Amino acid sequence: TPLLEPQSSPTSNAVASTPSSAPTTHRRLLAWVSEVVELTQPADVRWCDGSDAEWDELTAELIASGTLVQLDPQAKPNSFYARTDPSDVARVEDRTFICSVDPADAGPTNNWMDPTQMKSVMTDLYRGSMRGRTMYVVPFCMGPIDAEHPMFGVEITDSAYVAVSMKIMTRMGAEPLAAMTANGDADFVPCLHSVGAPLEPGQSDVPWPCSDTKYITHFPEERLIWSYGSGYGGNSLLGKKCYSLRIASVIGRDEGWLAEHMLILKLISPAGRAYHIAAAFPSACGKTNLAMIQPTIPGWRVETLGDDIAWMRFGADGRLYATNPEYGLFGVAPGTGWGTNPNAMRTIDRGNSLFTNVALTDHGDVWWEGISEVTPPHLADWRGNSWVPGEATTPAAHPNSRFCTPIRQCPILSSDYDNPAGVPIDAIIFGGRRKTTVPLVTQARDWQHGVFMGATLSSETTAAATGAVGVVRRDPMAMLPFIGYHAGDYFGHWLEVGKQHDAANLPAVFYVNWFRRSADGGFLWPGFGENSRVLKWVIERIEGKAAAVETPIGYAPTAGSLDVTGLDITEAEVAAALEVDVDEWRAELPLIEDWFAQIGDKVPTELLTELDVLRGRLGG
Ligand code: SAT
Ligand code: MN
Repeated sequence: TPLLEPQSSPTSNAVASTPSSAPTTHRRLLAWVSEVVELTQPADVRWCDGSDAEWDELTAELIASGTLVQLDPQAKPNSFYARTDPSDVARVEDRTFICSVDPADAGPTNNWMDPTQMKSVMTDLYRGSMRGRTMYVVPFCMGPIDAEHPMFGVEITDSAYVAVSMKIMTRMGAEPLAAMTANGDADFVPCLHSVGAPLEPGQSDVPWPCSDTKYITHFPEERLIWSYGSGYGGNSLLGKKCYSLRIASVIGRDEGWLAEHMLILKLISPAGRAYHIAAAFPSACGKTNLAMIQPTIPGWRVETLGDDIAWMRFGADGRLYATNPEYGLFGVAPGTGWGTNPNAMRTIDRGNSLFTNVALTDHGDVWWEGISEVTPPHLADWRGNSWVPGEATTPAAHPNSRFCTPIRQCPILSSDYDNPAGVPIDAIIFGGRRKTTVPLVTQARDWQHGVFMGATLSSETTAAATGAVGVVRRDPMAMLPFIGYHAGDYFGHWLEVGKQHDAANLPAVFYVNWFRRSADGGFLWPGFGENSRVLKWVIERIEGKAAAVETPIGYAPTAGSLDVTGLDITEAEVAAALEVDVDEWRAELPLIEDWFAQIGDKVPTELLTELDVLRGRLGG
């Protein structure tokens, strides 16, 4: 194979190595790397150590190949900009597969193919797919390396963009690699990724190599991930959705814990009491904004622990503890600005970040819709075209453009961020994006009702995945694209962990909607920092201080128990935001019935009972 030839890559002084000179003795890892080298035939192999020197080299190579542009260091130190191929801008849910041995284990919400058949299809695709490229071996750990059971992974990729992104998003490089052999060879999740664009001798590269053929594939029994054809974050940074949600949800099912699409925040009351909240919202519905919220109400303070993924395990005291497996933020850029999320702005202004598919100013800084009140007179848009405000007919930044930045740069990061034991969760919030029906906030009567709320969560689709935007769909626990097994079994797992623990120790469950509109189309609630008022109500419910009325869908704030002091809003507007409209909810019933019918026999009877109770309370 080409690998056995002396290395002569002129563009890289990388330590090109055959597996035999690899910086590890881990036998399963070495065997797997050899196997992938033989199959994909890269020109070069590089074991990533995660060092700053490596970052400098790889970003320099990515500049030379036209993938990255360095931003003005005055504005964004050590930061870079990438434009993807216009076809490779979001997660591809229709190309995402759960290849369980038994199709019944993937369930009706996932695409499935027989694992043997999928392996044969993808092995053909991988054959020679790294020709002419460097293969990066990227060891990483999701969550703290000093956890009792550190969650290792190794991504093999032919994309340097992926390798540098993994340095931001995970604990990556020499340290996790060393830890993987510290107590005998540790288990790890093998994550194989190829952009699927081999280079023949003499063929020049394109700035964003990818393939029209895409597969994002999970083999849950083997804890194995194969991704092909896309360089976009959610499809290619395999520690994130693929490992920490799809594979981890299966591990959690087997081991009695939860891997969820949730932010984690710490809320400190004026009395100095600290609470922790985990909140699930679908992609591009404001998790990053809520995670870094700057409360508008006096005396309340928030610290951030995570903006996308929570792993939650029960402690010896019976409480549910959450950790964030990630090391960085991969946030939606448009709508992020000094007015809406100043802490995210401070985080990216510290530099060391990658920006993808945003717009570029003439001064070498990034720009996107919502970043500032003023639009520069001229930009290069995400496609690289000249863009002039007033003349342009499309947004300058792609609606799913992203910033990728180290979470340690967040000025309000909680000191518990690195704590392998996690933080005790007091409340779980489910939220979606609905113009109608779902009120600003309600509280579940108990855990089972909370699971029903989560299981029937609905939201309008966003640009985070390819496909139509604005279509209402059920998105259970905001996990529809990320549950690695049968959705009915997943609901059963949520119910089961509740049954196994003392109800008094379980988090209280809430359902929110920041996106409800009035008849004239405007938002009924100002959102952003003002959402702290809803968080205050949540905490005061837990403390037994806030009043509530029981409605057919749960407990709702009484007029007066939601603190709107100093907010420019009428009583009628608050009432409209909070209203439980029985007619709208009656119209929702058949949608929930359809949804459960889609899930089929595996819908737990407890949830069918909850549906009956709801129907009864609505008088329908
Ligand atoms: O694109 S990602 O999957 O990484 C982010 C998201 O869609 O939630
Ligand atoms: Mn997400």
